Amino acid sequence: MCGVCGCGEGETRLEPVGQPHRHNHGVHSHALRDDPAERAHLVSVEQDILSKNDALAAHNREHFNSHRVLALNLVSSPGAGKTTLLVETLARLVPDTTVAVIEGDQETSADADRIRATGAPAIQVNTGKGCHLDAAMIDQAFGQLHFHDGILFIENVGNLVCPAGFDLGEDHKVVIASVTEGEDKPLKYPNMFAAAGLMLVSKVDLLPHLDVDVDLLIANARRVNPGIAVIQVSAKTGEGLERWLRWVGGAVDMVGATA
Ligand SMILES: Nc1nc2c(ncn2[C@@H]2O[C@H](COP(=O)(O)OP(=O)(O)O)[C@@H](O)[C@H]2O)c(=O)[nH]1
Ligand SMILES: [Mg+2]
Repeated sequence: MCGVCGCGEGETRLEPVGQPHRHNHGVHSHALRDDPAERAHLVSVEQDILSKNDALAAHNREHFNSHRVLALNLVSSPGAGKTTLLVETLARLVPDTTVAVIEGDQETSADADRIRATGAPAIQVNTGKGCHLDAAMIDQAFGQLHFHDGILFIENVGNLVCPAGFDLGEDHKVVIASVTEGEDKPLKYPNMFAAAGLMLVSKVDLLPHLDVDVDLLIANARRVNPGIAVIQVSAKTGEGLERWLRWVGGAVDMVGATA
């Protein structure tokens, strides 16, 4: 949990499509958190929140297993290409494969609208002030989906920090690192890359226009997570999408989902 931005303190809501809310984001009291007693209190609140989340994540995991669902938690910084990749992925899966999507953003239902246009069912979760999805939100959204025997894609809030600490009960975290973000993100945000089973290096169609060293990006990811699988993709040209779909198919077989 992020103890600086105060995520988790705001309310969460499942946003009915077409009715985005607006919030006044209050000024955070950073000065208070320089006080040792206040900091100790925050640490204990964080531990409490994380252990409650872990318990609910275990419940979600049992739920997914008993419903024969593969759950993939897509995480990245904002704009890395999660929704575009999902749209292209669903275009290749629907209607032959049973899929559903939970979309997480602080505001708007724009991404869920993009997903529904593919024919896949989607629920938008707006986290308000929160900068990550948590297991309780997924429990609630999954209950509304009435979903079984398929693949559940969860698009987390764009943030390379907090979503790493919040288990949702997913089978795998898939981190998406776009080539425009540079080579150093795995070293600067190691928890996220350590937690992921797969890194999708996205927007590789842009490589001819950039100075980025993709081999170094991959080496950096393997420095923090030697076992991480890596696939280079472009949602624009379709490069790598077959390999990504094969990886998803392998994950379906591993959990015995019947998508
Ligand atoms: N060139 C290129 N642009 C992409 C690709 N994937 C996404 N984008 C663009 O990147 C921007 C952010 O994409 P989006 O899917 O909304 O990112 P998200 O915030 O991670 O969901 C949009 O302008 C997309 O058109 C890609 O493979 N190649
Ligand atoms: Mg998105």
